[in-house]
Amino acid sequence: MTDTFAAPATPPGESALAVVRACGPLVPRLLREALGLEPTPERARRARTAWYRDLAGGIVDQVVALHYPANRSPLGRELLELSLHGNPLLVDRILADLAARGCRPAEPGEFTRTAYLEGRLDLSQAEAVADLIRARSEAALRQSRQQLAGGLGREVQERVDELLALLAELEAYLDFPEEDLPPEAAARTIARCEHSLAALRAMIRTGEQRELLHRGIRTVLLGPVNAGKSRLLNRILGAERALVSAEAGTTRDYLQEPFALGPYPVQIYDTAGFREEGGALEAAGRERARELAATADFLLLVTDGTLRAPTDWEALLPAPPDPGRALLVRNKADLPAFGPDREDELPGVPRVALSAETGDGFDAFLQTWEDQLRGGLLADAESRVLYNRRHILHLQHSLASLERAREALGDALSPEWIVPEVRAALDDLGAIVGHVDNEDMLDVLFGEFCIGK
Ligand SMILES: Nc1nc2c(ncn2[C@@H]2O[C@H](COP(=O)(O)OP(=O)(O)OP(=O)(O)O)[C@@H](O)[C@H]2O)c(=O)[nH]1
Ligand SMILES: [Mg+2]
Repeated sequence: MTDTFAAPATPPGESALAVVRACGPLVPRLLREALGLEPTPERARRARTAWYRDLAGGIVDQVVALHYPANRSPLGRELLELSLHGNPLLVDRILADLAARGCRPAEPGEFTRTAYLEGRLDLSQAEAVADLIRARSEAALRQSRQQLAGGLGREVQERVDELLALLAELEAYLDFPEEDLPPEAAARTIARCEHSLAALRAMIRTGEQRELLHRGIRTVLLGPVNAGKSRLLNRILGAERALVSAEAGTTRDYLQEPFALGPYPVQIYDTAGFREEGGALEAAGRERARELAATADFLLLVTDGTLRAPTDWEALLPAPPDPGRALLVRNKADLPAFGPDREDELPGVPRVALSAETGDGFDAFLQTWEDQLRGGLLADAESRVLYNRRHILHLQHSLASLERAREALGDALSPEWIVPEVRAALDDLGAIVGHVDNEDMLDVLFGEFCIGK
């Protein structure tokens, strides 16, 4: 990979500036020949204004050029960054000229891949670059920044260090095959193993939270007909999205909309209300609602607080709701018939009273809901490193190997049997941050990037 590749780093279209980058050994020549600039070390990483001239000598644009020599480059190779006027025609002309001078178009993610291959980023940091660009919520941004700063690599390294210490102990025993292990030594090794096992399990548990931050928290509005689910949805979205009517059974097909609850991305679903009677179409809608409820991350259980009879939640829900993943919303608090809270209804589930119609209690409801997510479902998202699916797979393999090692230790098997398991556990940890020589896997990983990143 000694050729030079180039790509625009900014999206197509008219803009104040457009950035074009080129990376590879041709960069010093480009500086001299296209820009009339010397690639001297003193002027490295300093902005210089220059006229870009094409091969025929014609002026293309006045640009700001930044030269990163290989030893001071974020990519570990010669890099040229040009800021030009944000006209797509200019971008095209410069790219065409760069091609004429021997640069090829960059592959998706090739700049970041280069930084990884040159050891400037570990694999988890390279992934964080893609996450950072794609993040659709404050919380997802924060998580990607932390990963880019190397938080994930550091936590994985802690586990690696622990397992290396474990390995060292086991290998020390290998040298004394005749003697029985002193019990306190065996106990210490087991304690070490247990500690790492617990830490790995906690890391694996963060996977769900990461999914929630990046795909959105699937939240389903559920309840009897006419409770005001659709009215509440419209208030949450700040738009008249769903039909609202006094007729029972208004919503049949479910609706899905994204919105941001503070820093959290939510996908909210409005569903068909429940009642005993109703036609086949309504019944089909209710079936969908039940399916959604079964796979939801969070339930907003809406009731009409003016009704005397308690809601038969058992008939509506596939299972009793997890109090950490449900909020009971007692609606229609503006009406005189609005009754007191029934404590026997969904005991343990947090509850709020509001009027979806007037908005009374609505802000407090949003706050309660957000706090509930922060304190429960997403409790780790602020403080911990979160692992993506690829990481979780390796963590699970690593955990399985270490569990076998733990079992073998418990059975007082010879270290000879245990050492390979610990090594396997280490290999999987290594694959999270790098040490991946599988080209196909790298192609998949970086193929998801945009061109120019
Ligand atoms: N007074 C009052 N009326 C409300 C409130 N929320 C909803 N309503 C009314 O209750 C009726 C039903 O509201 P919807 O939002 O359609 O109820 P739903 O739960 O979506 O009903 P289905 O789609 O039939 O299951 C409408 O006439 C609303 O205007 C509220 O807080 N106060
Ligand atoms: Mg409705």
